[in-house]
Amino acid sequence: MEIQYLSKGKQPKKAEKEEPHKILFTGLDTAGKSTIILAIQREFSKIALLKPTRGAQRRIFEFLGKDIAEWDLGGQISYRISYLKNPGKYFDGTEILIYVIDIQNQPRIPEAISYLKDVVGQLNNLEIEPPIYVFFHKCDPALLRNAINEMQTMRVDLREKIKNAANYKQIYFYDTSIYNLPSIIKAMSEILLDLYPKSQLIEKTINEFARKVDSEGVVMIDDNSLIIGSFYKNEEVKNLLSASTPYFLTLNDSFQFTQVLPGKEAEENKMVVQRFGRNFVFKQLKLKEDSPPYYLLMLKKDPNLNEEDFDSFANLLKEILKN
Ligand SMILES: Nc1nc2c(ncn2[C@@H]2O[C@H](COP(=O)(O)OP(=O)(O)OP(=O)(O)O)[C@@H](O)[C@H]2O)c(=O)[nH]1
Ligand SMILES: [Mg+2]
Repeated sequence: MEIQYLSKGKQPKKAEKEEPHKILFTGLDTAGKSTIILAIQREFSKIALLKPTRGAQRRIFEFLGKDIAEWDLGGQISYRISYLKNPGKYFDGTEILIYVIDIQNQPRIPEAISYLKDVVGQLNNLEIEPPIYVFFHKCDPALLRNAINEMQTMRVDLREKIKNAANYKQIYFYDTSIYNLPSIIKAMSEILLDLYPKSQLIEKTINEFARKVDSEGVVMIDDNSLIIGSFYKNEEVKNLLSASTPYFLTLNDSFQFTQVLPGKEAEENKMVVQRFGRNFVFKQLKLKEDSPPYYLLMLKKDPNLNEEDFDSFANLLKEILKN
């Protein structure tokens, strides 16, 4: 079986760049792997049209200046058999493994655990130890609302069962749902940021910027909806901002074809939403000419932003993200 390379997304420039970091999505068919990937790209219109993934689909995207090779392994049984037969081709070089389980499909949970065990066996054979992040996916808000206690117990039990079955050092769990976009973005951002020693420095820079511009909270996001860093004054601000970030990005996407009036470029890349006597200020942040922009979502009393503060923040980030 051939690995399909998607044409979308940038290919790495060879000589000058390090090898892309390989992040692998696997799990049973219909678990929701491809949906998660599309959701991060904000390709919502494609989600309804998704077909089962055939074999391995690969996409390369840039995250904080590094190339990430994202592998989506179609989960149908015939494919799973061929991955396990050719572990070198599919699993080797994996730095992060995301294992997606449809927790609404209880009858197939034993099958999901059994395939996870097979995958772990192959990692052991290859002598690699990437962290495994298990997504309890389709943990939909409606489901949680209706059966919060049952769901809670079920997840705790399942976690124990998987830990015992996999017998693997680094295994972590996330609850995700396509109907709770922030759950997916939070999980993916935390996972990817772990690859970066720079992430603490970025976090610190954002903290200082927030203080300077008198903001209760600042989230910095990249074009893949992933959170690069954040500062929150308290839990309330954290909940407000992390819940609304993906929707600001989507809203921003919908404006991208609007014509910009001459001389208004600086203003046009900013959106302000007033709510609860405070302002959500969403602003584009361009750090490199030929790369996609970053975005900032800030919660402020004053909707205005001092351009000088903003520029010096952007310059600091440019410094940090250099090479
Ligand atoms: N209720 C619910 N349905 C979801 C969620 N995520 C995905 N789905 C649905 O699950 C089905 C399968 O999704 P896919 O993303 O194609 O699953 P996959 O894991 O890529 O499947 P293969 O490509 O065959 O391995 C689709 O009908 C999705 O709409 C979710 O969070 N909640
Ligand atoms: Mg798929």
